[in-house]
Amino acid sequence: MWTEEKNMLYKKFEFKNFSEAFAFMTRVALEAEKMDHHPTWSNVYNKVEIWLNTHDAGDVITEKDHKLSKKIDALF
Ligand code: H2B
Repeated sequence: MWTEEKNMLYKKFEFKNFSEAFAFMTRVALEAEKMDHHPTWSNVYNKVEIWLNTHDAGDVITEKDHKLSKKIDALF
């Protein structure tokens, strides 16, 4: 479930191993590039944390972030 904290949408994803986590990140990266909307994220082994907001709008959550969050869920 995405949560809202400090003007960001946040969600943590967990995988079997690093390879699965990184494959997911690759899928998200390609989609983000297509949308020209990019995640702030971190990866430690099998875990990926993602924060979304819109810098161009002053670092707040916009419709673009909600749209990307849904795409990310579909790629999980
Ligand atoms: N990603 C996110 N998350 N927020 C933005 O405001 C944003 C972006 N702006 N990716 C885009 C790129 C913009 O800076 C470029 C110039 O298109």
